[in-house]
Amino acid sequence: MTYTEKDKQYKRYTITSALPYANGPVHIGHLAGVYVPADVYARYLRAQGEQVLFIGGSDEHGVPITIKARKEGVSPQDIVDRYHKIIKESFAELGISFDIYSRTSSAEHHKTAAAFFEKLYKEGKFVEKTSMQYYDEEAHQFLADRYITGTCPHCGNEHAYGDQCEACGTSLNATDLINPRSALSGNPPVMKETKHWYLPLDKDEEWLRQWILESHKNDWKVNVYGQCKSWIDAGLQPRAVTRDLDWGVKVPLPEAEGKVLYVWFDAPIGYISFTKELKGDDWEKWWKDNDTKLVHFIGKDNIVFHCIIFPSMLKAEGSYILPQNVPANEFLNLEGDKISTSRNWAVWLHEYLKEFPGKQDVLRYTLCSNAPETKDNDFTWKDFQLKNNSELVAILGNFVNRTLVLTHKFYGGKVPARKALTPAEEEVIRELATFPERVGRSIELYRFREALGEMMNLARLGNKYLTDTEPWKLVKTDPERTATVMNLALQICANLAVLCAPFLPFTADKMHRIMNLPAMGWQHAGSADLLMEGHTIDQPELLFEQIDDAAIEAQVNKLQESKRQNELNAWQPAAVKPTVSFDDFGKVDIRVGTVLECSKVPKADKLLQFKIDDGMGGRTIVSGIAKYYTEPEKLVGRQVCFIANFAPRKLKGVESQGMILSAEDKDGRLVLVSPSDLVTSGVNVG
Ligand code: B3M
Ligand code: ZN
Repeated sequence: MTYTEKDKQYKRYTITSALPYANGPVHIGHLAGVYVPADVYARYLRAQGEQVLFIGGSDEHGVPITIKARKEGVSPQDIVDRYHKIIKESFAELGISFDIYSRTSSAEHHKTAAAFFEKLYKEGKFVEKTSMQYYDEEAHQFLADRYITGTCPHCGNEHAYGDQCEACGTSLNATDLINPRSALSGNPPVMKETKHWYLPLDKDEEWLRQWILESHKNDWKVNVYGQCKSWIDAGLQPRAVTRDLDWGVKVPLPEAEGKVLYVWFDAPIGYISFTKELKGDDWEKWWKDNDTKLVHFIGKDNIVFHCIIFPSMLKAEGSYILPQNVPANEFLNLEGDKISTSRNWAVWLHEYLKEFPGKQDVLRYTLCSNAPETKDNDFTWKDFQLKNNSELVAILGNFVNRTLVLTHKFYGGKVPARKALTPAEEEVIRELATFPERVGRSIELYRFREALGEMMNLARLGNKYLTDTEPWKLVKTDPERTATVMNLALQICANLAVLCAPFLPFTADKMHRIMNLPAMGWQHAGSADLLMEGHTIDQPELLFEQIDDAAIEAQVNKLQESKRQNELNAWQPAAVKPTVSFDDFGKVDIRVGTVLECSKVPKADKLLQFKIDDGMGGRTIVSGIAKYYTEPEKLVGRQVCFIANFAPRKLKGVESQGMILSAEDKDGRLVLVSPSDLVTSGVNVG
C-alpha cells in the first residue's frame, strides 16, 4: 500500500504550523523549518482535491514578549501589534497559504483557552500544588520561565531558561537550573510560596509510550521519535500550566488572582481557537472526527510540547483526536553560525521581500532544497545564488523558455500537432506519467527536498529531450518530427506548471498565465495530452533571472556589519594591569605639547609626523594615527599629551622623540588625548 492509498481514509486535513512569538519578525530559519514545508504540504493536498485547513497565527503571550516590552519601555500589546502585522504581511507576500492567520490575544482565543482549562479543572484533571518558586525581591515579581536564566544541568549551557534549554532542547523547571539569576535585576532569586495547577504527565506515560513509541515507530521522523523516546524513558514529571504573571490568558478561577495560563498551555489551543474563528459552528469535525488527519509542522525545539504535552492536554479533555504526525525539522544555520534574533544574525523575511522584489519563489526554492530535514543545515548567500543561477535559471527556466520561444518562432504560439512517436519518445511519455506519484509520495512522507528534486528531474528530462532531438536543427529537415517534439516539450511544460505549484506558486501562476492553462488538479498531471493541438500560448516571459555577484556581496556585507555591531555591543573594558608603585609611575614623564606642524610621513599609510612645541625648543614625534586624522594640517595649534622620556626610535626614516598619547575606542579608532583647557607647552601631566 502506498502512502497515497493509506491516506485515502482521511476526509480532511488539519495542518498546523507553530505559532511564531510576536516578539520579532520571521527569519529564514522559521521558514525552512516550519512554514515552507507546511505550505508545500497544504498546497499539494489541495491540488489533490483534499479538504484542507492550514492554520497559523502569532503567539502573543509568554515571557519573551514581556521582556522585550520592558526593554523598550512599551506595553506588551504594543510589541505584539507591531510584530503580528509584520509577520502576517510577510507570510502573505511569500505565498504561505494559511486559511487563517490569527493571534492568541484575540477574544475567541482567550475564551477558548480559559474554557479548556476550566473543563480540565472541573473534571479534576489537574494537581494543585503549593510550592516555593523563584522570586525577585527587587522587582517584586515571581520569575516565570524566561525571567530566570542559569546553567542547564544537562548540557552546561550557561544561558538556559527557566522552562527550556535552547542548546540541547531539554524542557526544564526553573529549579533545575544551576546558578539561577533573575533576568529582571540580574540578582540571584529568593524562594517564595505560590500555588499552581499541574498537568500530571507522569500518569500519561503508559499511553504515550504505546501511542508514540509503538504506533508511530515507523511513520514519525527519526529525530522526533528519538526525542520523544528519551523524554519518556527519562520519566515524565507533572508540569505546571499556570504562572504568576500579568500577561496572558487569566486563570479562570477566583482564587487565581494575578495568574495566567502558561504560554505553552494556551498557545497550542490557539490552533483550535483559530479554527473556531474561521469555521464558526462547523469547527468541531476538524478536531474531533477520526477521519480528520491532524499534522503539526514545528521546529525541533517544540517537539516535546507538540508530541507529549499538547496530546496529553487533548487526551485529558477527552473529545479530541491526536496528531497523526509531527514532522519537526532541525535548525537552519546562517553562514556557518547559529541564527539569532538578539545578535541580529538572520535573514529577515520582510527585508528579503524588499531587497529581492518578485523573487519569493527563489527563497522558497532555496529553503526547501536546503531544508534541515534530518540534520542542521547551513544557508549561505553563495549557495542561494548558485541555486538560482544554476538550477532555477539553468534548468527549469531554461527548459520552459526554450520551449515557449521555439513554439512562437516556429508556430506563432500555437501548439503543433503530434504525429508518430519514436521509442525514445514513448519512454519519455511513460516517464512523464510517473512524476505526480514520485513528487506526491515524497511530499506525503514529509521529504520535501526529495520531492522538489523530483519536480526538477522532470525539467531535467525536458532539457535532455530537447538536447537529444535538437528541434532548432531538425526544423530545417523534418517539419513533422519537429512539430511532434515541440508538442511533447509543451506537454512537459504544462505538467511542470502543475507539479511545481506547491513549491513555486508564483512561477506556477506565471506559467498558467503564459500558457493559458485552466486550473488543474494533481490528477491531471502525468498526462501527455494536457494541451490540445492549436491551443494558443502567449508571449514567453523569463521565469527566473540571474542574480549577480553584487547582490550577493551586499547581503554578505550586511551580515558582516551586523557581526561587527555585535562585537561592539559585547565590548568590555580590558582587565586592569598589575598594580604599579608611585615611584614606578613617576618614572614616566608625561607632558603637554602644542602642535606646530603636522603632515603624513611619505610612503607610510599609518604615520603622521608632528613638530611639537615642548617648551624646550621643540621635538619631532611620529604617531600611527594617520587613518583617523586625514587632514593633519588641521591639528596645528592643538594641544596633545606625550611621553617626553620615551626612548627615541626611527620610524620610516624619521626619528621619533617621544610618544603621543591617544585613546583606542571600542571600534579600534584612535583619538588624541588633550587637556581640556589651554595650558603652557611643556608642563607635566600626572
Ligand atoms: N511560540 C515557540 C517558538 O516559536 C512557540 C510555538 C508555539 S506553537 C503552539 O519556538
Ligand atoms: Zn541544555
